[in-house]
Amino acid sequence: MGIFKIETGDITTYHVDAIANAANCSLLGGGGVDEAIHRAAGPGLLNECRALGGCETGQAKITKGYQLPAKYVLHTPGPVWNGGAFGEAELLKSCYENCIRLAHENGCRTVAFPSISTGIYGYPLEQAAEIAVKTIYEGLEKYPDIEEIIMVCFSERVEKAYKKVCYDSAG
Ligand code: AR6
Repeated sequence: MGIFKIETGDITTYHVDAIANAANCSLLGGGGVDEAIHRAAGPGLLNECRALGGCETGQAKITKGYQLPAKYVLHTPGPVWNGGAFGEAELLKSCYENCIRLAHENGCRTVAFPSISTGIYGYPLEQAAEIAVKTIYEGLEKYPDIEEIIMVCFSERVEKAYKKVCYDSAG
C-alpha cells in the first residue's frame, strides 16, 4: 500500500503525476488554489477546460498540466459549506474518491491534494480533514499502484489540523 504525507507547501510547485484542483463547477478558474494553478499552468489549461463543459460538485475531470511540473490536473468542485445538512460530507468524500480513481485510471503513481472546500467554500477545517484523510487511506488501499498521496497544506494551521486527524485516528 502507498504512503500518505502531510506537508506545508504550494501545490503548483509539486513534481507529481497529478495535482488536484479545488475548482468550481464552471472549471473556468476562480480564486484560491484554482487561480494559482491556472496562473502556473498557463493558458493551455483554460483552453482544455473550456472544452470540458463544466463539472458537477463531487465529480472530477482530468486535464494535462501544461507548464506545471505535474503531468495532470484533477479538477474537482468541492461542496460549498451550508451548515452540513445538504450532503456536504458525502460530496466532499466523493471529490477525493473520484480524483483518486481518475489518477489510477490514468496511470498516476503520485498525487497531491489541496484542502478541498476549506477556503472560499467555508467547509470547517477539522471536519474536512477527517473526511479527506479517511478517504485518501481508502484510496491507497483500493489502488495499490498509487505509491504516494500528499496533502499539501497552504499554512501551518491547515497542516496541524490534518496531522491531528492522523494522530487521533492512530490512537
Ligand atoms: N497550494 C496549496 N493550497 C493552496 C494554494 C496553493 N498554491 N492556494 C490556496 N490553497 P480554496 P475551496 C489552499 O479557496 O474552498 C475558487 O475560486 C487554501 O488556503 O482555494 O474549495 C474556485 O474556483 C485552502 O486551504 O478552495 C472555487 O470557486 C485550500 O487551498 C472556490 O474557490 C482550498 O481553498 C473553491 O473553494
